[in-house]
Amino acid sequence: MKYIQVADIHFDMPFTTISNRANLGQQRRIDQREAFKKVIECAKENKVDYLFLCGDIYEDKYVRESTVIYTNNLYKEIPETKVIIVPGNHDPRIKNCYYNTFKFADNVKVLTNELQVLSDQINGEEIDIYGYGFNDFHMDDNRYEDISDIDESKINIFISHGDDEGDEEYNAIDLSNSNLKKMDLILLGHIHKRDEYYAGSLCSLGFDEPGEHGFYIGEITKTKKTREFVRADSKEFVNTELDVSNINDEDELVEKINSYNEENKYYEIHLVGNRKFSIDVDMNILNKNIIKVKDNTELSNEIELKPNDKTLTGIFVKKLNEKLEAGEVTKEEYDKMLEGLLESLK
Ligand SMILES: [Mn+2]
Repeated sequence: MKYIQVADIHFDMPFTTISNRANLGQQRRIDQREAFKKVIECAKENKVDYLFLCGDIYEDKYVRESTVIYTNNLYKEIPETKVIIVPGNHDPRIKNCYYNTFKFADNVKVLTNELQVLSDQINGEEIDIYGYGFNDFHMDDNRYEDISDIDESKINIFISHGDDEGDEEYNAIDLSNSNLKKMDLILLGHIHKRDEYYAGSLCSLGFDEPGEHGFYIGEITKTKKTREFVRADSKEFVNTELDVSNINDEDELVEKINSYNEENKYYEIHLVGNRKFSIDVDMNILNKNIIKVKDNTELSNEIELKPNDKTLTGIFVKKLNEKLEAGEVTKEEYDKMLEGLLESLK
């Protein structure tokens, strides 16, 4: 049996962090659609039997009907593939949601919060698929405990959306549970980083989800399983550090920041080290791939070494050091004054 596992697309989420920058929120929503198109193309090319959508496919609060129609038109392109949707905590099967009001293509089945068993036979092998999803934004049902009479001669698959680290509000999945131990395959959504059970988010939702994102395509028989990661997100979020210690002014800093310009990458740049100038970078002169610049630098101590100088600067620094020690100025005020001095000396 061939399958694809996709999870956590969060269609139509606002992408607030990056939406303020050159309308990138809209770009990311288009990226989500393109990534999903790759899923459908892959299902088509490989004639997969099942497309498992393991929850948080649509972002309940923001998803537009037009997006539901867009995805449904894609489901129609793979009529031979059974599309099984697990509602997650961001797209629970609540009253009046699209899962209840929209007429999906005939090959689409949306699970409820009741444990369901879908039995099938593919290439002469019997398959039982056990699954359930969310019917509310929080859920602690742990329905896998209700599974009974598992026929271990069949291929047994468990699909759901939940937390394998024990968060009871999000359908805690205890992988050491005896029912789950009998499963040949467990496919989950909820955790956005991919591992043995989770496909991770199809498209990265931001800088806390760095690296490549996509989905799994796999094949399972009773004796063998294989699977492969397929990258679907054309963009990548990168966190990187830039040490400013050897940079002498802001123009040079801007030049360095703008050298992070690889196509299809978004950057969050953490400035570190000792600064020799005050940093106040105008985002307008940075290239659009630079989404955030975080200043974690400390003021260069070069100037602090001069309090023994008999120069005016030395006297100023000495006085300032005394004020800091006496608690008359805060470290922040101290840094500001030193910085002011530094600027005026240029
Ligand atoms: Mn999610």
